[in-house]
Amino acid sequence: MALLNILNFPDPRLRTKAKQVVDFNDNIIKLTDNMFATMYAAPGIGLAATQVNVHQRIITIDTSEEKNQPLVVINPIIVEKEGEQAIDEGCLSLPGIYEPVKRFDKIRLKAQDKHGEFYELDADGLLSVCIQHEMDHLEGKLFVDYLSEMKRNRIRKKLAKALKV
Ligand code: GNR
Ligand code: NI
Repeated sequence: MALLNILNFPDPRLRTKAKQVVDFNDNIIKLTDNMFATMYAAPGIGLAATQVNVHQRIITIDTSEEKNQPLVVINPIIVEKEGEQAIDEGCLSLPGIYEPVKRFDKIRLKAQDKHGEFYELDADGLLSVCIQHEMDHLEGKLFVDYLSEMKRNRIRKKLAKALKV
């Protein structure tokens, strides 16, 4: 296993739209293993392949306390959604930045696992938010895109300054 390099905002590669996975081969297994290692080490509760510069629709998630419930989400589609919630979100591509974002409260997800098997999953709370946050990454979208231009500029400056020290 290997730790992968995580791209940081405002890297333009974070804006790439990821492609559907069609061939479920050993490279997908290896990539998800490395994504979990990278995510747990960070530490983070989710990681999109986009963040490690792989532009395929692959997400790893583990929102459990014990970090023992790894979830692979490939080619995800939200098939049902209801309500609204907003919690402070963070992102491994924007270290140290936390802002509330409005999301669907409950979702039903249709996705494939690392072997290509289809499954459905009902999610609410943090898991629901995390899935929506990661699916945005696959579209080249970041949670700061929901904030005002002024706030985003302030964040850009803060991150640039943090890089200099
Ligand atoms: O580790 C993470 N925590 C988090 C907290 C609230 C909402 C979303 C997240 S996802 C984030 C990891 C990450 O950047 N995933 O893309
Ligand atoms: Ni993120």
